[in-house]
Amino acid sequence: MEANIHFPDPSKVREELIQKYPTKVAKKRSKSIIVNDPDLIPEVQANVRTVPGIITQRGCSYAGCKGVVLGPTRDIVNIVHGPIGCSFYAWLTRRNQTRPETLEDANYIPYCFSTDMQEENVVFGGEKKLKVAIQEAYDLFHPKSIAIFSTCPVGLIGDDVHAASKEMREKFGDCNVFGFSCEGYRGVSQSAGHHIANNGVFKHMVGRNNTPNEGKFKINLLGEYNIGGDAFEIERIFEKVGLTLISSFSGNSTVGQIENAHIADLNVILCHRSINYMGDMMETKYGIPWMKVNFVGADSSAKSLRKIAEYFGDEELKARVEEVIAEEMPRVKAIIEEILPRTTGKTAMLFVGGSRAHHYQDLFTELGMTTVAAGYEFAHRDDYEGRDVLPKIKVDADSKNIEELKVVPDPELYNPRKTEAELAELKEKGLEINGYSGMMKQMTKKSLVVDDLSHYESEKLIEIYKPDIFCAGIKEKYVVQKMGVPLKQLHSYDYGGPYTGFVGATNFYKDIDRMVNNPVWKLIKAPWEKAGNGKSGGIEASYVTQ
Ligand code: CFM
Repeated sequence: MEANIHFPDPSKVREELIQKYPTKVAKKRSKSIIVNDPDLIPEVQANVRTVPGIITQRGCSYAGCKGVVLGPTRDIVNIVHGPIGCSFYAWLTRRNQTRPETLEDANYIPYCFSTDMQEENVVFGGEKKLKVAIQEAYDLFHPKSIAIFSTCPVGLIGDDVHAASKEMREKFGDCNVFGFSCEGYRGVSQSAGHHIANNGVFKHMVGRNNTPNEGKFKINLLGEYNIGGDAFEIERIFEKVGLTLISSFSGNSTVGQIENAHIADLNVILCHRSINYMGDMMETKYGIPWMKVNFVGADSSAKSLRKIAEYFGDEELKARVEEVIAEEMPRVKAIIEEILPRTTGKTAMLFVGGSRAHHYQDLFTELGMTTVAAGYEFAHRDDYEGRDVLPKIKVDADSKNIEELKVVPDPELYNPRKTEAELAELKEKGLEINGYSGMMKQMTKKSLVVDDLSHYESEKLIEIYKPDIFCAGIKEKYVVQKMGVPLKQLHSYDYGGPYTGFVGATNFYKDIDRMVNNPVWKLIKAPWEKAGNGKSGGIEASYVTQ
């Protein structure tokens, strides 16, 4: 599909983006800046180290492990072993919400636990201090579980968080203490931390609780972290449809639910990047297939529900899904029809994380808008090109750094939920099991795909394309807005959300309508756009001209 809007020549844009770089850097960056062709799916360089000196959007491995995957589980005490600075972002900045069932239920999300390492601990070792911290957390809260997260100095000085955790676990007897070697430098981005977190959760949590559940259609929701209440809306829909949510990884979740996850009959994956390892490992060990879904977008939500119903193959469930869609859609349609004339034909750019740059394109499509350029901060080639590319991905030294768990079928709990013949039949019906076709297949021809976008490149893209909206995070927000382009934060959602499901879609339509049609952006002139000192254009610092 070719978009119905005018694109600048994307090959020229690509040249312009790398023009200023030294030759070696230009060569490297050019492999990550790709003109899309959904039919051919060109190769994108991804998940490689950022060139030092380039201002990247990326975070670190500790952020991916502690903040992203484990952070949203409410009744686990997450202790950051490191200097206090690493804990700044450990305290609610991601807007992951949670809803304990009663006021008495444990909820440690509002707390921030750190060992507050000092120079003395870096020189003489921090294990002693860590054990004191674990003991203190245990005495104060008596939690079901305590997890330890290693920051950079911990790996550098060689503190053994696993040994300390084991010692304390055995000492307590009624508290599952385990550690993560997720030092910030472990990989090229937070993506390494996701993998480390998946391994730890799989090893230390999943499979510990065998409580049966009578639900007819038991599923786990993987890769949904309840930012701005997203998981609440999905839970509402699941309940309405009659699906039993056993566990969520990890928005609005509890330790007990995750420990019980292996009893589900299907894993649905929203954010492929952060949790696909878990889907694969649970399939091998317990025989639970996984399926990629997307609850961002009203049409995508309807499609995902239909896919789930098809998987279970139950006529009653299928009928109920249709009823729910028929109930939910009129409200969505009424709102989008009113907004559509104001948003149609506008353009968006999305540079976010490892999955939202893809998922949110569905909402923009529903708004009649075109995504002219998009990219992930830290995703891998399979998130761009689809999982078919997996065998071709070169495993480099940085990836080898992360443990690949050797998973085998569980002698007692392995139970393939579908036979080979049933899986083949589902595939026949167009249902992709254990598959993901990535972002590029869905993007228009000649749109631009940029991995690990640099700050410089983002400014250039805005200058060239003048998009109606730019989607990224807080680090980009005010620079972009000073250029006269509204920025929607797709990490924290600014103050908005939920954006998933049917209610979420309408929230998003309204928020984007307000942003792209606000006349204030047209009134902004960046300082360098104003005439001054006999010249117009060009950046002029005021202390030079005055
Ligand atoms: Fe998955 Fe996420 Fe994302 Fe992500 Fe993230 Fe996030 Fe994200 Mo920020 S898990 S990859 S590491 S969807 S915190 S909830 S918004 S970068 S696109």
